[in-house]
Amino acid sequence: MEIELIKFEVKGGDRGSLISLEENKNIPFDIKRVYYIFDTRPGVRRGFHAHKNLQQVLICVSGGCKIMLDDGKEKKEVELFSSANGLLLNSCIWREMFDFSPDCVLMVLASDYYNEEDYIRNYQDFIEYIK
Ligand code: T46
Repeated sequence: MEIELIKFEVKGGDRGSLISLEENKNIPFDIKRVYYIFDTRPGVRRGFHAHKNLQQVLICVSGGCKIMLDDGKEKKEVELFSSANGLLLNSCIWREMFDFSPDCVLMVLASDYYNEEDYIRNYQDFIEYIK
């Protein structure tokens, strides 16, 4: 499984830094939704699902967390601790997020509106689905 980390160009200068995100430019899809995850309790693991069609880019705009990715054949762990990197998550990848720093704000850009029917929340169902 390829880990697709997008490295964003950091603009700005003496006054500080700035990153600009643009659909179909440095974000490789139409952005239909943006949400962010914060105040995750210490020790909590989130995610435990895959998406049938959704594409997402995950960016820790503050703090950091780790993400376990599983395509049904292999598992990989990614550390997201820089707001200059975005993790591209294509469909049919089981994900679990963990080790959130107390200040972590994980922003997610998504290719579609929220739709619970796009979620596979049971691991055995995920394995069956990708066969
Ligand atoms: C993902 C990872 C990285 C909504 O009402 N609208 C939304 O846009 C989202 C994303 C969630 N919700 C509701 C559904 C649940 O009642 O918010 C509640 C928490 O969602 P969930 O348990 O799915 O959160 P996470 O942190 O496990 O997963 C989220 C995304 O749902 C998921 O698409 O890839 O972040």
